[in-house]
Order: sequence, then C-alpha cells, then structure tokens
Amino acid sequence: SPRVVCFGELLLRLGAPGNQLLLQSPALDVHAGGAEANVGVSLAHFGHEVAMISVVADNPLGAAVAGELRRHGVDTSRVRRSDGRMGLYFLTTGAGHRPSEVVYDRADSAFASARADSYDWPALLQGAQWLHLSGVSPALGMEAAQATLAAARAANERGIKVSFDGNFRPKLWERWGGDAKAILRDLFDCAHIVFADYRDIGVVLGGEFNQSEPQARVDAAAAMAFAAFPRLQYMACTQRTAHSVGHHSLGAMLLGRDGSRALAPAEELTDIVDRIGGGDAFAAGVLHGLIEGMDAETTIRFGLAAGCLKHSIPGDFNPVGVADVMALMGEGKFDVRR
Ligand code: KDG
Repeated sequence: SPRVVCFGELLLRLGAPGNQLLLQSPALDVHAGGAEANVGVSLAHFGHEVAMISVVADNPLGAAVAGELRRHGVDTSRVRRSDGRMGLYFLTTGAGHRPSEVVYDRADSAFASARADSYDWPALLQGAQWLHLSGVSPALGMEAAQATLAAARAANERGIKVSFDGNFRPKLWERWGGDAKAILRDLFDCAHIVFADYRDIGVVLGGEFNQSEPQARVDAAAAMAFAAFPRLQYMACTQRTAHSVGHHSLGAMLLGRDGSRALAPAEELTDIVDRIGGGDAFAAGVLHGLIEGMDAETTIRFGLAAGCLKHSIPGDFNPVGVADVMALMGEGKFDVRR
C-alpha cells in the first residue's frame, strides 16, 4: 500500500509552444498538472509508493490525465470518475520583458463539484504514512474546502503525517468569496510540515513581517507559526529573487520547532525553461529527505536541488530520480561550465 497519498485536483495544462503568445500559432502543448499531483509524481520518481486521491471527469480527458500519473508511477486506484469537466489552465511562458501568464478555466470541474461527503477517508487513507495537501484545493469552493479539511483531520486521527503547501491563490479564493484566512488556518493546524513563507503566514495569522532582513522575516513568521500550531514540526520555504523572467536566484530553508534552522544557499537559475511546478518539486524533495531520515541540512539542499532541476524541464512534472538530484548537490555542481 502507498506510503504517501496526495489529495487535490488534476488539471490539464494547455501551453502556447515555446515563448509564443496564446494562439499565436494553432498549436498548444498539453501537459498534466495540479500542484499536489506534481508532488506525487516527484515522490514516485524518488522511489516512494504514492497514490493520488482525486476526482476526474468521466471522459477521455480525465482518463488521459490519470494515465499520465500512472505512467509516472503513481497509483490512481483512488482517483474517482464523475460527471463534470476537467479543470484546465492555459499558460503563456514569458521571456524578456514579458512575464508568464496563467489563465484558469476550471470553474465547476468534476473535482470542484464533488461533495465533501462523497469521500470515504478511512478507505482512501488506508496504509498511508503521509498525506500531502495544498492551499489550492480549499480555494476551489466550500465543498472542496470541507473535503480537504476532512482529509486532514482523518489523517490526524490516524497518526498519518500531514504535509501542507500553502499555495495561496487569491484568484481562486476571490471567485467564491471563501474565508481563506479561517480555512487555511484550520488546515495549518493539522500539519506536521508546512511549505509556507512569511507571506502565507501573514495571510493565515495576520502578521506584518516588515523586518528589513529577509531572514528575520522568515524567523519571525516561523516563531509565530510554531506558537499558533502545536502539531507543526517544520516550516520550509524558498526565497526567490527574480532578476529577469529567465534568471532567478533561489535559496531555501527548513525551520524546526526546536529552533533549528537549515539553510540551502541560493543558486543562480539562468535560462529558465519552465518554473511551474518548481515549488512542488521542492516540496517533494524536502518530503523525501524527511521520509528517508536525512539530516535537516541535507534535506533542504536536496529539496532546493530538486526545485532547481524542475526549472530546466518543460511541463508541470519533475520526472527526475534521486541520483539526478544528488548529482546537482555536490560542491559547485550547479555550475554547468565546470
Ligand atoms: O504548482 C503548480 C500549479 O500551480 C499548477 O499545476 C496549477 O495546480 C495548479 C494551480 O491550481 O495553480
């Protein structure tokens, strides 16, 4: 049975090829995506038994996306088919002075329309040691929010560790006027680890965090989160500085309830191909480290390396193995000119 289960919406991503504008030419690149599925695919490539819990449209699109997950080693026997549509998102990849753009077309998807009481959590969580969730699912509507919370609480009752990626998506919350602060707060309260930076903590706990040092902001946010959420053991975040559309620097840190703080020094990411799913690849890398019992320093460096690698790969998924990530982690290994 699976060690990790991920719950969330599976999406179809329709991207303008290369750096074209949407419909500049009559072609779109199709990929499967969805924040939680991205994490599941990464973990499967790292060798873990992973199952996805989701609801897809009972049509060839839903079957195709579930098939993509299986092709990457994720168990889809807990993915239910139902009436309704697949959620889509359209992507235009930026370049030069033009930022990337995401357009969601996912209202009333099969997943978003699924009733909260349609999930049998004891059966769906059967055998799992970890449940991965994100702030995307509760942003889809009240039923999805209640389902996410029910999943988290069922996991808590069974001693299954909850990993929660804040993934705050204002566009989605605004559409139905959900109380992001209250709902995300309840979810953070169930988590063993949160992937969240000081902005996410600000949304959930109302902190200001206007310290001038970036490090001080994260430390203050973490202190507040550990005080507010007794179950929470770790907070992980990346720190991104965008120099241009194709050039970012990305560092990361893992803070522990015991006051520990492991840093992965910032890497320069040049020639970025596709940064969508970078946060998910990072989360999967950190989870891999925790599951394998790596020390905090190795865990956060593994997470950052996995996230960096994703930036070179088109599509949402990061289909790389442990050895690929390890190869990037050695001294100076990020420097391809070496
Ligand atoms: O993290 C990647 C996600 O942003 C992408 O898969 C789309 O799930 C998605 C979302 O809701 O933004």
